[in-house]
This record gives sequence, C-alpha cells and structure tokens, in this order.
Amino acid sequence: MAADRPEAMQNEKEEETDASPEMMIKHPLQNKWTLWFYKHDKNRSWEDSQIEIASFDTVEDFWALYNHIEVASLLPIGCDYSLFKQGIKPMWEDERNKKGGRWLINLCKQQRSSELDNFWLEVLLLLVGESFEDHSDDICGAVVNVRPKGDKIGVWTGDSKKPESILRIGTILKERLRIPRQVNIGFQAHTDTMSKSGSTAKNRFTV
Ligand code: MGP
Repeated sequence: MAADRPEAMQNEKEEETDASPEMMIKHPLQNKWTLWFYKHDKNRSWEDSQIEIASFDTVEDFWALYNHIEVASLLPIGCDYSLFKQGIKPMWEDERNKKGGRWLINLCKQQRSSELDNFWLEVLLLLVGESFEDHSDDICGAVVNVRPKGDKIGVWTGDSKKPESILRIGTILKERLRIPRQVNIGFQAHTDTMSKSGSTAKNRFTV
C-alpha cells in the first residue's frame, strides 16, 4: 500500500509522475551540426589539419559542447573553429561550398578581448537557431580565424549568385552583432578568395 511506503520512496514516485516528456526529451535542432578545429601543423596539409571535434543536433548538446571547449579568444594564434552543417567540410572545395562565399567580419586587435567571443557565440546561435528567415537553407556554416593581424569571422553561404538571400543574411548578421550602420561588411565569393593576389578578395556585396 502506498501509505505504508517510506516517505522518501513516495517522493520518488511523485517525481516520476511529474517528469513530463518536455523535461526528459532534449530539444531538437533543425539541422545536425559539426564543430571543426584547425591548428597549423607543418607535417600536414591544410585539409588534413582540420579536425572534427563533435556533432550535435539538440539545444542541450550544443550547450554541453560550447561549455566544454575553450572560447575563441583563448585559442592559440593561428587556430580556427568552424561550425558547419553535418556533411559539409569547412573548405572551399566541398561540393556545397564551392559556388558560394562568405560574409566576412574583420576585427581589429583590440576586439579580441572585447567582442570576439560574443560575436562568435551570436553567430553560432544564429546558425543553430536557423535565424535567417527563409534563407537558412543557404547557410553552410561559419568560421572564426584567430590571427595576429586581426581575427576574422566568416559566415559561409552556398551560392554566391543569390543576391536576395545573401543580402538578407548579411543584414540579419550585421543587426544581430550590433555592427554600427556606418561600418560595412563585405561578401566575397570563394573563387575570388582562392585566387586573390593581394590581401583581400573583392566584395561582391556589402551591407
Ligand atoms: P585563412 O586561414 O582563411 O586566412 O587562409 P589567413 O590565415 O588569415 O590568411 P589570408 O591569406 O586570408 O591572409 C590561409 C590559407 O589557408 C590560405 O591561403 C590557403 O592556403 C589555406 N586555406 C584556407 N581555406 C579556407 C582553405 C580552403 O577552404 N581550402 C584549402 N585547400 N585551403 C584553404
């Protein structure tokens, strides 16, 4: 009889009944995402230095991974994190990247301590939260480069010939990062970045 059971066990029973599916089931994301890490290694090619860290497809597993790893600003100089939809490698050559490009945010040196980690987290949330309205399917991933000359964040899209989608993605990105109106960010096609002769590829779009 329930009334005869020790109090501790009765409480246990009540908790069991209270645990709704909402409490037990992780919150699914629309896509599965893979986090990659790049560290220069003179004995390996650039491609082979890209290491897959982990994949996740729930809100809870995103935070578990995010809280487990170092923030970007504390990575050794020269390293990258990349977050891409599962199945897309964080490289120009991937079938789903090769016709695409990136919105590029160049940070000045001082912004490593003041902005880099917030910007990168906002970008991660934009991606996993599918926050680009009808254009989230055009997103491939994002990269943060920690560099001595100034860090960079790139949001990669799959088709550099979709102006409407690219411009909307750029506008949402700029708004979400609270980049001032008077500061422009540019979108470059990967084909231009690959073959650039100077230090920057030309912008196909700016917002
Ligand atoms: P980077 O890491 O994107 O920028 O590219 P970084 O270090 O700031 O250099 P900068 O040239 O933009 O000033 C550095 C180098 O990594 C490139 O010149 C390529 O040799 C290599 N690399 C970068 N990416 C994104 C790719 C890629 O997608 N594919 C291949 N094969 N090499 C790449």
